[in-house]
Amino acid sequence: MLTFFSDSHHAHAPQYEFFRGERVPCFETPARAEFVKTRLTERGHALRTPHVDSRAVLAKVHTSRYMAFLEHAWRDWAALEAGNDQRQPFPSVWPVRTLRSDVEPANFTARLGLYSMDNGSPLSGGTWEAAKAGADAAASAVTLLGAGERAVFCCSRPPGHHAGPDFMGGYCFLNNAAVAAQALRDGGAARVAVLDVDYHHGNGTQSIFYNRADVLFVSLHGDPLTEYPFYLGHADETGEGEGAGFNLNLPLPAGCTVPRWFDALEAACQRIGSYRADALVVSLGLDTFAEDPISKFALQPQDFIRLGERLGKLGLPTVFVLEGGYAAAALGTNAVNVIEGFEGL
Ligand code: Q9C
Ligand code: ZN
Repeated sequence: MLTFFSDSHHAHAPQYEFFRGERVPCFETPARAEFVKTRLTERGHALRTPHVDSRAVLAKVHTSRYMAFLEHAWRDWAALEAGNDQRQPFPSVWPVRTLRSDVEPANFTARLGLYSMDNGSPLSGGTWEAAKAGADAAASAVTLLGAGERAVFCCSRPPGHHAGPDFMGGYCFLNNAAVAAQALRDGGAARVAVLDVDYHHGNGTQSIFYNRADVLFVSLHGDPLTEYPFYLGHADETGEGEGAGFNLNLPLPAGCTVPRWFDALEAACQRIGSYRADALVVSLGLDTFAEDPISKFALQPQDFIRLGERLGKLGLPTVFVLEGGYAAAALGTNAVNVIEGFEGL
């Protein structure tokens, strides 16, 4: 399968995050993409560098004020005080209910809170460059499908599916899956399905397409009653307005069995079939792996082959974008297993 990788992904390298109230090394590291890249190369999958500028598509899935903030956030932070280029900014205040999010404060930390859903998405000097390369990969993959490729895999980081129209969150900054889906629509696909198999609900992608019928969003994930992102991903979220009936959430209990996970996958695939999608975007989170350090499903490496096989049976032009997955050394094998299951190798 043709794949995209950019050296810019290394430029996003925050040092720490908060976990159980303590500072810990980041789970979402440059090594993740490196492990996947290595395994892709070993297995003979061609690596390309993103060649399409996604800026026009990004403007359709994110607000211009969020993108302006994100593009210049590190420069603004570094300009505030000497030494800030060696410090990570974190939000500490958010415009929750009754507070205003229409007026952008001048204060940097207040703006960071306005554009963040959590304090779990640390920025670094190269965050914009790395995230933009991922969005460019998604747009590039769609161009290749237009030229006749059956499927393309984007080995990108940081991930994207928690990033909403105007916020970052859950290690995500730009929503690569949404960029792929919107680019497919712009390229003439009448109906696009996004299937999100990351352990965590893809709240950003759901929100971007929630009132649209031309993009179906389907997600299987840990039940948000107990799992991140907590405030979205319930079964009763089915879409709104023109999008009513075009959002399907299949929450599963943390710790559920592999057969139960595959039953949900089957329901997801049936819905994509009945929608008569013209193209598919897969938000490929690999944090459903049994050994993932922050997630509670139980998939084994061979289960990722079975996942790929089922997706291949949908018979659709497909863009895969890498999302989560934090058992870094196993990511390469698990990603390649999906790809090769899909291809029937
Ligand atoms: N701060 C994805 O898999 N928090 N994001 C974990 C440590 C959020 C995961 C706790 C997990 C987000 C793309
Ligand atoms: Zn995840």
